[in-house]
Amino acid sequence: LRLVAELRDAIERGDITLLYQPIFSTRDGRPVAVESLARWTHAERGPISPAVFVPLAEESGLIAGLGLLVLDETCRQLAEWDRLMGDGAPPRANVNVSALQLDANLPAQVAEALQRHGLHSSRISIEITESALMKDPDSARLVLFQLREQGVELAIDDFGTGYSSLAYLRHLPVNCLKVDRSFVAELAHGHTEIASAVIALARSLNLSTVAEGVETPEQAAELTRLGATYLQGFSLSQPMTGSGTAAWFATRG
Ligand code: G
Ligand code: G
Ligand code: MN
Ligand code: NA
Repeated sequence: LRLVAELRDAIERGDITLLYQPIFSTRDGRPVAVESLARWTHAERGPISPAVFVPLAEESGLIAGLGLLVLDETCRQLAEWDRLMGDGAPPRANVNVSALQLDANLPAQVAEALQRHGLHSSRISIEITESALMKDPDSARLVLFQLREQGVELAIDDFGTGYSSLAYLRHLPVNCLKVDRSFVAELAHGHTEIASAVIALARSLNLSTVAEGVETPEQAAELTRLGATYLQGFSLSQPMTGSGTAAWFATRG
């Protein structure tokens, strides 16, 4: 419970920082976006994973504040990159959204963050996990349609690990499926079935794919062969700070 109080303080003080991990086109190898990833460094315990503090925030009523902070800071950073780098700035940022943020307020919150920082809506992509969508499919669907209407792109995160029906998926206005990293890891053991099926499914629905957790050049080559649109993972680039990302794009973008 002390950790909850400390997390509340960290959110209020803006002590949650963001790292950015590039996402690459398989067509020409160029970085097309970054995913924004929340980080919390606790004074005594050191770094605490978002796999720990995001669920903690969800359980303790802090997720709304954390979500707003992540959204606002990502937009602020995009605007700063634009000022510093012009055309060389990261084209887009993907923002992870918790199941509990997926309510009627989200479209307005996204619109306000974009407007506050003078950004076009095409600069943001919202990542929603498959399981978040299935909590309340009807209301999720409504929120997604509003976001799409505003021009915000939508990606389904960790795709293949949840239980969304394909019939339901077909009627969602999403742009992209993120192939869960467990299916990318399997490639090393000769199992291409799931990654291959998800990529083929996405193509038949006219959706792009990001293969996540690409840790070796062999995986990158195989995923490219299978027709993935984009790649993300440690073998291509680690998540970097905002200024690190600017320096990296200045040489690589
Ligand atoms: O970056 P890392 O692999 O440690 O992230 C662990 C988990 O935390 C992943 O599932 C990731 O999607 C999630 N995560 C990271 N940043 C955010 C965030 O800003 N908001 C939400 N809701 N989840 C995040
Ligand atoms: O669930 P989500 O896809 O949002 O999780 C993103 C998390 O995946 C980030 O926290 C990031 O640190 C982590 N990540 C990024 N690249 C790799 C990778 O190549 N391997 C593994 N194991 N994790 C990765
Ligand atoms: Mn994600
Ligand atoms: Na994922």
